[in-house]
Amino acid sequence: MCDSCGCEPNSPSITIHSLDGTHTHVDQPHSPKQIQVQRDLLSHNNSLAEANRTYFSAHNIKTFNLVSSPGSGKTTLLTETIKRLHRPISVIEGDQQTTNDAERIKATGARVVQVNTGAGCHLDAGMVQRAIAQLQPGPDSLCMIENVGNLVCPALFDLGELAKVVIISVTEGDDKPEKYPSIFRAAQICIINKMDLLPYVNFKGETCRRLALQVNPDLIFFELSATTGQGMDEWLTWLEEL
Ligand SMILES: Nc1nc2c(ncn2[C@@H]2O[C@H](COP(=O)(O)OP(=O)(O)OP(=O)(O)O)[C@@H](O)[C@H]2O)c(=O)[nH]1
Ligand SMILES: [Mg+2]
Repeated sequence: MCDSCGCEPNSPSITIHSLDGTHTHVDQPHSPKQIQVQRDLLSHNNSLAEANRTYFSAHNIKTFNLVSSPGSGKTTLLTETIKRLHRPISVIEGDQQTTNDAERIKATGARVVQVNTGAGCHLDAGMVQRAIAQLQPGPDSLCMIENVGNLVCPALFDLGELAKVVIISVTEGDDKPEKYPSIFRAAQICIINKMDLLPYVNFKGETCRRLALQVNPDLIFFELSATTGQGMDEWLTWLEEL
């Protein structure tokens, strides 16, 4: 419920705030047919995600869906994790265009497939299902899915993963959990990356954690720098012990 007037936030409306303390809710021009199509799309996605989950579980493949803004360090975290972790990892790379990230993963020796979504702003469960068929992740392995850099849409799409890992870097500002709560609500793990840059930016880890915990009290945090290796051991130990 909206704090101020009790409106239903899931209704197809947006809120426009004047900075004098007043706000207005405006109906979005969504027809009932559009809303039904969106519901059908998500429900189709959810059944494919369930099939992916069954596959992962049958082969004891622990799968994580890495979500973040563009450039927060997903691929760097993956390459550094692959180099240091004593467990086989395969990767599904999602980007609108290019195979740049898949090339970076391939250079580590890990198995990888790249999914280019074109105009799409997120991976969906069907894309992951086709990627798995090609990747053939081994039994008892880890499978990392790097989603398209976007802090909004990937929150909506279950891919059949064990958990979503939301990554935020200190250069993005500590208010992101408050501004983009859906992705922090959907995630189980939150990695605060680029800690080596903390002395140069106005980012308070405590504020970021507090805001994230308000949205999702069960979040598990790791603070690290994928480039310097600071804090990586805790993350690696956690993965080793899964
Ligand atoms: N200083 C610093 N730079 C980092 C760190 N992690 C990543 N970077 C840099 O941040 C930039 C983006 O890193 P990527 O790993 O490509 O980020 P990404 O999230 O995969 O980006 P997209 O796939 O485009 O969304 C690169 O220049 C990295 O070297 C870190 O811990 N510290
Ligand atoms: Mg990347």
